[in-house]
Amino acid sequence: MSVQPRRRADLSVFLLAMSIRVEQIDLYHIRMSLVSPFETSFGVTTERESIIVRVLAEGLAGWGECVADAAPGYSYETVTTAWHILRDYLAPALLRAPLDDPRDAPAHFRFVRGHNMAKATLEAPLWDIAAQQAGQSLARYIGGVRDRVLVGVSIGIQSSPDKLAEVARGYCEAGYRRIKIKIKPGRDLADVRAVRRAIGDTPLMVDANSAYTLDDASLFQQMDEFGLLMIEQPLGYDDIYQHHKLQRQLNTPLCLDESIHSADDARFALEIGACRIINIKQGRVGGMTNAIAVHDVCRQAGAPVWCGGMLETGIGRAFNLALATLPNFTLPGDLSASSRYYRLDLIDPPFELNSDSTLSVPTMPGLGVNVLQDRLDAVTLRHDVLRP
Ligand code: OSB
Ligand code: MG
Repeated sequence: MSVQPRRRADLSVFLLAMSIRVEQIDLYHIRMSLVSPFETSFGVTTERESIIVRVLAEGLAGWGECVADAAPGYSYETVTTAWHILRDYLAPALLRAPLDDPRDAPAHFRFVRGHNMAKATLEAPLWDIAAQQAGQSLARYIGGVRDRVLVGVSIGIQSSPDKLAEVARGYCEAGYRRIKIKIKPGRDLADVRAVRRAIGDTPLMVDANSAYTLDDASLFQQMDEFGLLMIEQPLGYDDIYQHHKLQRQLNTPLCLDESIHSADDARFALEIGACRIINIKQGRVGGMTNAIAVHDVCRQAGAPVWCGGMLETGIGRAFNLALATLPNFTLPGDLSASSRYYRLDLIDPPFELNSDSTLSVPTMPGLGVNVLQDRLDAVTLRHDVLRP
């Protein structure tokens, strides 16, 4: 007789955890000043624009952040295209039909081709809510295996190699034990040489953001002598094939970023030897579900991964941190302390660097960070509220 009520209680917990009926979606177009300009081969960013999304469902709030930039330099997606796709297609689809599980989001959003960053933005709060429903941190909810994540810093192009070396040394002194520098034609070998001299044997890597062609193979061969951890995305943003031609001429591992949009891309790239490492950004691959799938493909292929960054606020950073707790994230991620990006983050407390060059993974249920609504409002340029 005592069995029945218990069973009913268990079932209700089960049902609660298995459905997300969305009541409201808030879109915030925000703009925040970076603490210092960030220059890459595709441009200079001094102010970061993005979209923060809040989803209300089942009495809970879930958050997400779009990684698209104001300009289509890294990807064809921009804040404006993502806003359009979110407001006019993805949000209405989510408000129309409840989802059983955030893992169903890619199928639910398949009617929109491409626009991975917009899709990831709206999948994120569903993960936040699902993990809260399960009473677990997002990291634990997705099967993460660590409570601290090894991190490095990504340094933009500076006015000179000497200036870059000084900045890199500063970050080493601040406790970062992996340095990544951005390169572009004309600002490559001398920059690497200067930084290598300045930071000794601290792990060092370069990111070209697709600024070179196969004709530059000899330049990358010359980089072999600096013992780089990897060379990130040297060739076309839409190329995989030619990277394999470059990889076979180098000792240094290549890592793909821009070219990988799905688990299939990752499988193909690793199978043909286009790279030995993959940078996973949940925004670029269309959300957490796909990011986990890319992780699993790489793990099976024996290729390590690391978590990329897109100058996110603490909201996007918290998602990245949770993702990077999965077992095959064995290389330091582009996940620096809040203060490396913004004077005031949107979350409290901000992320701080531990003395072992790690960030601690939030342990509270869901995303596990407190979003500061007044700070969000202060940086908001436009706010739309969407309901069924
Ligand atoms: O290529 O990894 C990249 C920032 C914006 C766009 C592309 C990239 C980056 C970074 C910064 O390297 C990483 C970070 O958020 O710290
Ligand atoms: Mg990159």
